[in-house]
Amino acid sequence: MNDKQLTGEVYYPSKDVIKHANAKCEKLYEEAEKNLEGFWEKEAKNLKWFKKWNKVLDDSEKPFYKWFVGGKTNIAYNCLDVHVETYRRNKLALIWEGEKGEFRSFSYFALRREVCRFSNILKSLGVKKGDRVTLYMGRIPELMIGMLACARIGAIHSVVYGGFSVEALHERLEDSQSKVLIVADGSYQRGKIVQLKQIADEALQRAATVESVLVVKRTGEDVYMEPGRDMWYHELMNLPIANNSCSVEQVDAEDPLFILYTSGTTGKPKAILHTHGGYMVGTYTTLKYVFDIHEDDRFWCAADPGWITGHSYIVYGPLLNGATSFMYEGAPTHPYPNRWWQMIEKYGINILYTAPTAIRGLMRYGEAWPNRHDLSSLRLLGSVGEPINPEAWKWYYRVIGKENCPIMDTWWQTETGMFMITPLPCTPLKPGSGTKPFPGLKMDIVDEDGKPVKTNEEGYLVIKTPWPAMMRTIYNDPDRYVQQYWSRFPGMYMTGDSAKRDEDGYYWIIGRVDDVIKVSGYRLGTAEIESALVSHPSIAEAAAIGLPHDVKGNAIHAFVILRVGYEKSDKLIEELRQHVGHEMGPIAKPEHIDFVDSLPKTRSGKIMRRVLKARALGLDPGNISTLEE
Ligand code: 7RM
Repeated sequence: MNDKQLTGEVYYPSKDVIKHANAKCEKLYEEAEKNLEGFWEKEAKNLKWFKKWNKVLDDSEKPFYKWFVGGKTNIAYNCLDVHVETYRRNKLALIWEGEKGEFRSFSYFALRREVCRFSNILKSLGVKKGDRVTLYMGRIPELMIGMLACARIGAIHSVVYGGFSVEALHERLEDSQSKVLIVADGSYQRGKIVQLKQIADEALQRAATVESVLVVKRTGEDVYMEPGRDMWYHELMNLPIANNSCSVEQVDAEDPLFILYTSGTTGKPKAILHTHGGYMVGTYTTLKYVFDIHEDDRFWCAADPGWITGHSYIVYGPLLNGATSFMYEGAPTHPYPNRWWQMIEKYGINILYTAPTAIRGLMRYGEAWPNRHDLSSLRLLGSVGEPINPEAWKWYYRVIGKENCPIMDTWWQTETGMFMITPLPCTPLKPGSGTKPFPGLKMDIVDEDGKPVKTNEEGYLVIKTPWPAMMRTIYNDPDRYVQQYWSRFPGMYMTGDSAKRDEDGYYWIIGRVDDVIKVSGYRLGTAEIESALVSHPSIAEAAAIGLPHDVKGNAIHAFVILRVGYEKSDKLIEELRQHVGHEMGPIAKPEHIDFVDSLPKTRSGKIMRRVLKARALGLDPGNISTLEE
């Protein structure tokens, strides 16, 4: 950035990287600093609007901020039609590889055709603007097609991660009042089949609003089809009604695009709501500058489309930029630990964006696996989901990037929709730090009273300026939106993370300060894990905490109190783990379960997980003046 000597271990980008970059660093920060609205307005103009906005930012009802007010657009139109009208028509929009090695690809033209055909099916089933559609499947192209088809007709998609199970799906179907569920018969994971349709059938018994279930054939296993409710996707797509032309719904910038459930401090997961206009401008711009997307790039975001990372940076961001998005269905180590490296070589991937847990997992197998492959197509690398430990960072940098590829460590959330703290390709890097807020954003680290802390002191990470891809509300629960994010520190958005800032202004994320646990980068709430445990007949009370884990980052540790008449045993532990897996999903299975006689609580009856965690780690529990015992 400038010639100032930076402290600590610093990795400088090469001249080539800087020259290639879309972002002319200092200039971009300066422009955005000088005129925030002007900065975003200029980016918005790169996209297609049916009607221009009258106002870039409306903060008259904050924290219910509005962006590009009065504008009319459609994100799916910008992802597909805009490119089909140009020479990009025959360029690949999506390359997909199945776990078993199958290959499928879609040009922009072909992807739009599939999306149009499916939009017509949805319309014929009575799906209208504003209706909710839930999608539940593995990483397959139909997930992308389904999301874009919803967006095209103005319906609101709600993707439920394919690793979730019965109760998690039920809760999300029920809360969103979805009319249609799009599900796959099953999915492949590490060579095994997950019976998604079967899980969905069980969830549907508990959820009443779903009228139609569209089943995508992936595994070809026999599945139950309920007459009058269940239909095969491929059969519908062969009907004359599934024709290639489907007009685009010209939606308001502030019309909802999707809801995505995420875990919060207490109780049920929250439905985070994003809109067409601001989210489009935010994801387009951040991907363009941070990952330096160019016309001929093949971008691989290895997350799952069921999480925000996949929404923003497998589906929307890459397509808005006219790049080629690569999607891989399966596990990184299947059938061998070189699977990822093999695909990078085979498809000539230019940018790889993944989570620290995946890096740590692959690191364990040693350098020989990646070294067997030509990874020279890689230009940039990325990390997301949790803090990356410097050891994993250096391995990623040296072994995968061959010391030529800067690592973009991007901090952001389901709620923020887009990268918030992130380097640009020209930023000097420090392993483990996401460096600085994206141009134009003002963030800070504050103490209990909302006052900025001193350099290198830990505090609450807050955001002080609005940004276009910010969540608009919690669907059907605006009060909770205000209370959860905007009331702890007036005028500031509370992220729920703690962090430090060093003498160079670089941010270092420490972790969640609330009851959210990040397991392998996946966001889970203690409340959901606990309620899954308590729904087992043997359990009276439960508390879940996250403890450090070498590969997963955090592992779930549960403490349970048995009901009278039940005995502790290893068999019961296994049964409880299976039960949580069945209700919530395999990622939520506790690593350890301890039987206890009581749990530390405050006088008002809240479980003090902090005390449990300190005890488990053999640390001082800190201030326990509110402890009831
Ligand atoms: C994108 C995503 C959000 C939480 C967030 C943090 C943690 C995400 C980083 C990170 C350190 C990072 N959305 N987090 N990225 N911590 N460095 N680069 O993960 O809604 O699922 O989770 O994830 O705690 O608050 S999320």
